[in-house]
Amino acid sequence: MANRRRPWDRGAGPLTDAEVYFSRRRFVKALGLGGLAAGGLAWGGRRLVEVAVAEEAAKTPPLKAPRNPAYADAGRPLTGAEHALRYNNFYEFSTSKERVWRLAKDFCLDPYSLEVAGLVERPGVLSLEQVEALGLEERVYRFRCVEAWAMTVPWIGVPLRKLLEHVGVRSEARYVAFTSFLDPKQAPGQREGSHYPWPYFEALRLDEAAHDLTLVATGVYGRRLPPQSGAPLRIVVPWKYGYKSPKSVVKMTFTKKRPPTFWNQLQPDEYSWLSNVNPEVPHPRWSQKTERVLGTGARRPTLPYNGYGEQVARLYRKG
Ligand SMILES: Nc1nc2c(c(=O)[nH]1)N[C@H]1C(S)=C(S)[C@@H](COP(=O)(O)O)O[C@H]1N2
Ligand SMILES: [Mo]
Repeated sequence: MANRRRPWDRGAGPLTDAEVYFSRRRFVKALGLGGLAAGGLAWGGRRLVEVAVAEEAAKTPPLKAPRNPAYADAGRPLTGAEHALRYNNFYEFSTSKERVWRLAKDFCLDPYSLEVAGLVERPGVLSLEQVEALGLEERVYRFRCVEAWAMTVPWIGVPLRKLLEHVGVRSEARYVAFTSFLDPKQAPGQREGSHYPWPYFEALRLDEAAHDLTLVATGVYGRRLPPQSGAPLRIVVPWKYGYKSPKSVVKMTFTKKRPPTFWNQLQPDEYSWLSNVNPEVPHPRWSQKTERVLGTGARRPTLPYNGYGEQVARLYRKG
């Protein structure tokens, strides 16, 4: 069993073509009877879930974009889609990470538009196509949740900076606030009885928003975002804890005053407003020194700014 080859347990290696992640044949073959007999029921059960996740993910349309060579290699093996897409934080659907993908599988914001409001020259609404026309690219980023798990994911998106230029941010603007969708009919977590202040809201300083690393993602693993990843459009800020990367965003508001943010407002002593990844500052209930690598069970040291310090540390120097 220990030395049995598991084709889906990818170790380090070259980036595989995104299509491979969703190949039904690959998953079904991998789940052959021999595997089940050797591995037992629990193991087989988990593989069945991975097959179901992969089959569900294969329903999202392909989305192609040139890989930006500056972000082609995040220095870590890519997390398999069967892991990244079955373990999600998306409280609109469930607080249980393993249940989100199934509860969200029919979620769809249609028609979708992104509202742009506040201190900009050209307020209004943008379609998904208008956002993507600003220049889609593929980037492999490290991603670190505040709960000390981490993954490495190939996003497809547009640098937020390009959108800021497109709408013409006014000089008085200092912050951008993001608002996620509100639709209790589709999202069980938003229904009566939920004590969370929906819709989800997050924000960045304008210099953080304009940083080249900050991405407006509409795809992942070579396809449009599946529902559990924040379809059809989310923000990705790879040097901050995951909750600073809001999903299913429907509105951006440019402001002079610092906007409140969801987790910081709920529990300020556990979740700071800036929330840059920092192994030296423990969460009150756990250490941030190491992180669990999704899909492997291994742990590794957490890096300051999630390893992006060279690019972003200057944003936080005083004086
Ligand atoms: N709208 C919304 N966005 C959200 C969340 C959420 O619950 N709702 N969870 C955040 C947290 S805590 C994390 S770690 C990431 C998880 O993204 P993933 O499920 O794609 O890995 O999404 C973030 N964005
Ligand atoms: Mo998170």
